[in-house]
Amino acid sequence: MAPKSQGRGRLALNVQLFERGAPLCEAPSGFASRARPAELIGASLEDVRVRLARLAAELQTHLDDNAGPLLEEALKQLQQASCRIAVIGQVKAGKSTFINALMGRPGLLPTDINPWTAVVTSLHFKNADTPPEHAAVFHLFSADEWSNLAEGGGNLRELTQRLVPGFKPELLRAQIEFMRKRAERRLGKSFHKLLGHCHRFKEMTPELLTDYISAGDDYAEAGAEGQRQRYSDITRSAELFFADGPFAFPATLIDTPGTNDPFLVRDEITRRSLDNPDIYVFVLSALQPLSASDISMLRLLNGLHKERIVVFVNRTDQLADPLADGAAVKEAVEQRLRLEFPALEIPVVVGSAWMANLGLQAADIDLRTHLKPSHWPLLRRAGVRVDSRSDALSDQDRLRLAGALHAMSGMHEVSAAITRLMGSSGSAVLLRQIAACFLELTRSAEISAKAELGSIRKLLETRRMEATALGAKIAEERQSLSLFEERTDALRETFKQVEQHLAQLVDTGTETLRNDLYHIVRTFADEQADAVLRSAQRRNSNSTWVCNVMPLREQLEAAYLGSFGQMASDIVRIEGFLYPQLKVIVAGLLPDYAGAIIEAPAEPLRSVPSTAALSDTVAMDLGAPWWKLWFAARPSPAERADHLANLIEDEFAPVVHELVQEAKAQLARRVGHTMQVANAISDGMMSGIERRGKLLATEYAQLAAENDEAALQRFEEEQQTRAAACAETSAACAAFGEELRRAIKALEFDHDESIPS
Ligand SMILES: Nc1nc2c(ncn2[C@@H]2O[C@H](COP(=O)(O)OP(=O)(O)OP(=O)(O)O)[C@@H](O)[C@H]2O)c(=O)[nH]1
Ligand SMILES: [Mg+2]
Repeated sequence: MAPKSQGRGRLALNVQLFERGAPLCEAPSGFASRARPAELIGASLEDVRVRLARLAAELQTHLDDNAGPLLEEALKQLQQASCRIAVIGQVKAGKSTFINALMGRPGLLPTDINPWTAVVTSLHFKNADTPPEHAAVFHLFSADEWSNLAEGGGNLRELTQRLVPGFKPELLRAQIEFMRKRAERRLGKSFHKLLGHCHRFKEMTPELLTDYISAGDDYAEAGAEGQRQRYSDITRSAELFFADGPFAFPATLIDTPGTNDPFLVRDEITRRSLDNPDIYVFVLSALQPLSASDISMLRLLNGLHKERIVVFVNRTDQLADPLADGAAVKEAVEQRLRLEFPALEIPVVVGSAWMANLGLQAADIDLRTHLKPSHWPLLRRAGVRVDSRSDALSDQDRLRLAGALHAMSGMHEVSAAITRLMGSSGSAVLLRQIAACFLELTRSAEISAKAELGSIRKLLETRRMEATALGAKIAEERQSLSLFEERTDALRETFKQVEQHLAQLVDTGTETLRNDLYHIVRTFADEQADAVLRSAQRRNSNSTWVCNVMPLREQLEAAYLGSFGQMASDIVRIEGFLYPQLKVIVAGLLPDYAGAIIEAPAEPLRSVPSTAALSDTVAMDLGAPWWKLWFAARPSPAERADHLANLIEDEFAPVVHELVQEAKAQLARRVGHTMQVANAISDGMMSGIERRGKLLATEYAQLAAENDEAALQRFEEEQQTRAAACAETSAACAAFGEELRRAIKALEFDHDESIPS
């Protein structure tokens, strides 16, 4: 709500303004003048509206697509935002004159003792981006609207009947019927055709406006020569469009027919226009301030919960002492309003729309001829040093006089009061809602931009750590592969040594076996030689002596099997130690190696080698006749002993050789089997190494690709670009948030909602 009236002497304030020189945009020049106070009405609200519209466009670039429809809707609402200001008051209070003064167009709306305003006239300012095609549009009553006007109904009619003394629905109905008949008579045949129509004009002239919105006594009856046709009886509403005006914020000024008219229809039409507006300028005449009908009108507004009201006490120029009497009237009006409407704070401005209009015409007329003697003391007090009798005024004096008149007119104060009331109007609430909605959008956009920024940073950090880890892994793999190769070489060397060891074991074993067996043969041969000598001494030379080699065979067999068993158990012992070792080594090197072949041979090395050689027939096995012949051939015992020993050795040499070969072959088979296992392991190891090597090579290539510096650089750059966009959005949203908070602060008015922090 507007603050309670500050200062009791509004007129005194006007004088003060005058002393500073009221600012005017340009010199006024008659009807077409665009002159008006430099401070446009609703400038602060318009500033916010423009800022919000600009923000909506800027926000669109920072928010995701989901916010698009919301922003578009907000933009549409911002474009459509408009404030409706109704000018109401008793007949002849000076409403139309006030509007002309406010617009800086004296003489546009018809104002006179006669005619008077009969039609609700809406004057639109800045309500569209492009100027409308038509300057003036007049809606004529339809038959239904006529009867609807008479019947009324609803809250308004109920309030009217309760609050407006002298309101009689029957009388209203009769007057409407009278009006309809009068219009029929005046318009003749065209009357019925006109009903429900709309008349549009590209140009607006005072005459045209008079034809459609003024009622008066100078009506022409149908067909009267040289007279213009009047439509005001059947005009329901008038819409006038202006490219510019006194408003910064889009607004509609509504001129209404005066109330307390003996003709009830005008009152009713005005009352019907009360529901829509945001602000009411209640124009009173200083000569008759706050009459009973004014109070009932204000009660009606109060009943309709219309609280944004500014009272303009007009016509103070007609008071005997405009300054003192004006102040007294103002005080009286304020007091009465406080009494009647203690809950409302209604600003009261005193002034003169006439003076404002006069000042606007300074360029065309000599203002002095229109001023009364009572005005001069006031003007002089305001610092105007103009001779009221001199022939011509200088341009500067004309301007100073015009400025003083404007300052005294109270128009500046009314404009300021309207601006203040606009600050709590529906438009301001709408702007505040839009600003709060934008603030919410910017907040969530800022939060999500920050979150994204955080995740980008984390991603980059992880990527960098991964790169470092990859590098370490590659180095580790390389080391592990070389270690592996090293160990495999060592293993192969071990295998070779084992093989040599086993071969040596067989070689030396069989060599020993051979010597042992020869030794047995030689010993046996020597013994037999001794036996031959001894028998020669004991018997006669003719007795038959036979050399039995069976004991030799038995000795050889026993020695042979014993030695073989010893060698076999040596080999088994080595195997028993070797296989588990192999297993451990292979498992350590190749965890995935199927170790089935690294098992000790299932069959123990205990199969006895063949002793078939011992069964070979030797010379000694021949019968007694052979021995007889042999003895006969060697008469000397020494010769016999010597030859026998040689014979035995010769005959058993191949046997020994065969036995040794047999043992050697068998041992070699076993060692061969073990070495086969070792070779299989070695081969397995080699293919394992190859496999692992290949695997490592691919892994390495992969890691190297992943660890590609250029790719990492590209990734970093992409993420940095993303991060920069997020940071920009976040900063922009923070700045938008600040701006929106300022905008919301600029919309400060008595509103329960607190400004979002
Ligand atoms: N001296 C003086 N005359 C004024 C002032 N304001 C209006 N008038 C005159 O009063 C008469 C009626 O003015 P309007 O502006 O038509 O009054 P209104 O309130 O629109 O009248 P209706 O439309 O009939 O209700 C005109 O002759 C105006 O020139 C004022 O401040 N001082
Ligand atoms: Mg009027």
